[in-house]
Amino acid sequence: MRITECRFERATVRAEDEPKAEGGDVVFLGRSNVGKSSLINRLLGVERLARTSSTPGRTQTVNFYRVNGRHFFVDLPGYGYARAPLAVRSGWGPMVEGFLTRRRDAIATSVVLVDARRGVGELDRTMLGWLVDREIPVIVVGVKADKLGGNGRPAAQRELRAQLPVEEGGVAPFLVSAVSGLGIAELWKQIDAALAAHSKDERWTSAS
Ligand SMILES: Nc1nc2c(ncn2[C@@H]2O[C@H](COP(=O)(O)OP(=O)(O)O)[C@@H](O)[C@H]2O)c(=O)[nH]1
Ligand SMILES: [Mg+2]
Repeated sequence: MRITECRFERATVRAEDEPKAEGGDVVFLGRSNVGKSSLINRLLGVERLARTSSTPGRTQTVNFYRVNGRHFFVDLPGYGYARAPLAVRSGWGPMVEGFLTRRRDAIATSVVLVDARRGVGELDRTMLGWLVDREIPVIVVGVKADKLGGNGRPAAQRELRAQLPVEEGGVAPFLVSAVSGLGIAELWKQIDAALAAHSKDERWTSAS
């Protein structure tokens, strides 16, 4: 997709405030601080559209970015930040599960970020389980690949692929970096393919 226009649409806490889905959503999920906001900025080619932070646990809202008029890129609250207040930690599950359930038919694909150096954690697996249960397509990317040496990258990618065998037709995990741009063209290719498939999906076309 060539980006002609993108802007921050709104940040929501309640379902009633979410914008109506139009041309298919792309949702970003991963631990706090894994690099969701940075990856969105890199994909959209805008330096500070999504607010990034070196302090984890900050994004507790669902942030919608409108892309080319009709798509939403959605930056969801991160998980796994142990020092977040209890109310925030216990509110996360219902908030994200509720979002995925309500919006399931509108989601063209999810992008699940795991740190390329740490691999897939328990919370990532829980997250992936929710997505599979709802039949939401998943693209797993190993992020911050620039932090790995040239030798470390193939090994990290192999490790991710061993941890997450993909089903027929699924996308094998691959590495990306919001800093160096590694893997960004590949990620766009996968997002474009998911958006194209979604636009033909009956579940969606009959609902809208
Ligand atoms: N080296 C490196 N640092 C990154 C990358 N992506 C994000 N970061 C850093 O990781 C921290 C968290 O990033 P952020 O996008 O706010 O994470 P979020 O909480 O998942 O939205 C920030 O300090 C970023 O600068 C990357 O690809 N490479
Ligand atoms: Mg963020």
